[in-house]
Amino acid sequence: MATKTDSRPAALAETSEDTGKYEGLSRDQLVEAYRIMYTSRRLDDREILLKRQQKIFFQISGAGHEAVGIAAGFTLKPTYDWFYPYYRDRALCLTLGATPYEMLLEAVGAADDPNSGGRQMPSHWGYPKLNVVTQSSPTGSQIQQAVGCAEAGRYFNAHPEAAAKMSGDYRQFKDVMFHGDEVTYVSLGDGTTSEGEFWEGMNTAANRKLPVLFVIQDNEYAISVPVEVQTAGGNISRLVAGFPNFHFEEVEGTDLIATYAAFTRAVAYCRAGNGPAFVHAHVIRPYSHSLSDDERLYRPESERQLEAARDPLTRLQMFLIREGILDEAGINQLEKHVEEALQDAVDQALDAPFPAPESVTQFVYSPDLDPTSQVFESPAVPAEAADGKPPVARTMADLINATLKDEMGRDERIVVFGEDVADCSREQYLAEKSIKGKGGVFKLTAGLQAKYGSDRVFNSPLAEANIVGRAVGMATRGLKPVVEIQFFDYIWPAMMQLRDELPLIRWRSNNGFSCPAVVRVAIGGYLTGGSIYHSQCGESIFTHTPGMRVVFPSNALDAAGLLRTAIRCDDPVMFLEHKRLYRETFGRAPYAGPDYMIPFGKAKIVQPGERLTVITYGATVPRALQAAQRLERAHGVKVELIDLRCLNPFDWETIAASVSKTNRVLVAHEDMLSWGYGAEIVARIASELFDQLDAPVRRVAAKDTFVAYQPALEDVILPQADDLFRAMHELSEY
Ligand SMILES: Cc1ncc(C[n+]2csc(CCOP(=O)(O)OP(=O)(O)O)c2C)c(N)n1
Ligand SMILES: [Mg+2]
Repeated sequence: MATKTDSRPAALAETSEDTGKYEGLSRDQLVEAYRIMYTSRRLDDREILLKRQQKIFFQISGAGHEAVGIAAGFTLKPTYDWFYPYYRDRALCLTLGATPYEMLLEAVGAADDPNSGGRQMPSHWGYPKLNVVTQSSPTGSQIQQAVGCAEAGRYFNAHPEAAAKMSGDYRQFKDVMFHGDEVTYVSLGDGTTSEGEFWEGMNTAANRKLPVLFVIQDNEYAISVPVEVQTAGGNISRLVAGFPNFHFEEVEGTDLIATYAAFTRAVAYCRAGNGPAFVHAHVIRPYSHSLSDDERLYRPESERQLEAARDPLTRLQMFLIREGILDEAGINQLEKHVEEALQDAVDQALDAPFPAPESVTQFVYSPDLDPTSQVFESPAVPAEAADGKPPVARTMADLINATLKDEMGRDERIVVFGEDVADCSREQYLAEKSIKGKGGVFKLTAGLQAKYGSDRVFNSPLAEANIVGRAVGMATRGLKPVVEIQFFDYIWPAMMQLRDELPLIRWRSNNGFSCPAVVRVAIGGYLTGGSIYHSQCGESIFTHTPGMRVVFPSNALDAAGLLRTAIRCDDPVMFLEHKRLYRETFGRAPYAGPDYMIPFGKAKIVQPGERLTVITYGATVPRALQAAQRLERAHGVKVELIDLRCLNPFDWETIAASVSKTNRVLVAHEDMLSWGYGAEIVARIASELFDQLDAPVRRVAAKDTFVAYQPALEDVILPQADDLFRAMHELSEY
């Protein structure tokens, strides 16, 4: 429990600790609980007033939930345990040591707001100094991050040397803290238990016996939707009772002492390493969902009055008086002190400076390590073949696998997981050598589990949000998850994590937290029979997401060099691997050694030329090269072919230099034409290089439809070398 500095009135019987009677809480703690509870409620009231005065811009209260937060805060340890709270957890954060002033800084959107520097709404907690991890608005996205956070703690405990500070890569900027018995708290409302991510998180926590404390704050409503509509049978405890390895508590969460007792048991269970715990606390919501909601529209007065009778603040006040811990004068004195302190905090917060307008793009990416810089420029050192012959050219699949293998040897913080990525989950088969092992549906991770063990390379459940959500939590704690999404076509269950969490955590926490994980994704078509759901591209959706680096290599050497940069850098990276290129003859290369790196944002000129610039990446690179070679043979026209390799950031300098030289440009990609990645490149060329152009900027891309199964249709839908040849020829003659 955090000690507070201000306004503590003396308890009536300050020294008489009656631990047996109050489930282990002392009389002092009970007074302290009332002080925090009253502070929390009155802080909500002050914010509501400020919102009405248009001095703040949003308000969501923790009213009615306070006893849960205080009980949790009393039983857990700030700066030691980890916290993934949600917006009703004001009292928890106060108990852990956050101050009303800090909370008000978030409400006014001040530069010094420790949660987000004015970037997030009020009550979106994130206190780096307390291990309260930056929270967001999507209901439920915190759950699997908490699971990943707990996994990271366990991992570091088993691999303490992995936590060592290292220089030369992201580890220089990612300090690790672990104790071995820390607990990860995660809370959510009753409505949020309807999210799939809740069930995915419960499943993994149970299966891996992780020290995660799930706290359901059940106020019976999700905005206006009552619990019986959300939850089959109306009670979440009944539904989850079958999860193994859990300790379960269901408690009246407006009763501080009962709730404290429930948390004491639950935390002890988690801390002892027995597995996760589940505290289902029944609470009330006296202030509507938020200030934008009026619950009288859907709750009659009778129901609201029944609820009011359970108000935790009144309950605790009555209790203190009844037990002779504080009398009315003591209560009044305490409340007066709280009010005075709050007034000071409000006055100060209203005077706090706003963030500077020019700071808006700060912390989209790591301020410490720039992946486009020289640090990531490291030359190829191909190994000599043993017999003196030139080293063997290997496929992109081989070199990705070799890079992963070497990087895992170099950096013990790397963990690899995803669907089917392990060699064999039933380890005994590996041990007895009765099987060869799988290592990914495309075999990109083959042999990694056998070499590095099952706690570093393992299969996930078939749940993409589970993969990315856990990776976010692990990376926040300092691990380097390199996870795999089996097919780009199935990335969408992870979309909340990929859009609203992974790339956003650094920016929204004003650099308080970061999670530089790598997400490897098998992408693309030209598969002959791949059909709709094994052929999609869609990279522009992710290049349109600030905070996400997006890489798309076309050949083995680039894949190795860029994957190493992805792993060692300090930003989240989506690493797109074209399935058709995995084993292509085009672009094979010898392994370039354990330190070969290519900085992000540097294109490759595949062939120089004068007449026309062709800008592309991925599987259209070999097709464009084929077309360019034919154009030269047939018409003597030399095309400058640029492989972007990295889509965010991309190499504008190389594009601009080339277009200024050739004055003609074609942008080509495998993904659909409309709103595709090429549109941005073309728009920028039109805007900045207009004077250089002798011909309209053209694009070649897929038809605006999905890829069909019948190969004759696939051929028409995806851009082919013939299409590229025609466009190049036309443009060169323009
Ligand atoms: C994924 C997502 N969908 C919808 C919303 C809008 N929304 C915000 S809070 C909320 C209700 C949450 O209810 P519950 O989980 O019971 O928590 P409570 O607010 O009652 O404490 C909704 C629908 C959201 N923030 N995120
Ligand atoms: Mg609710």
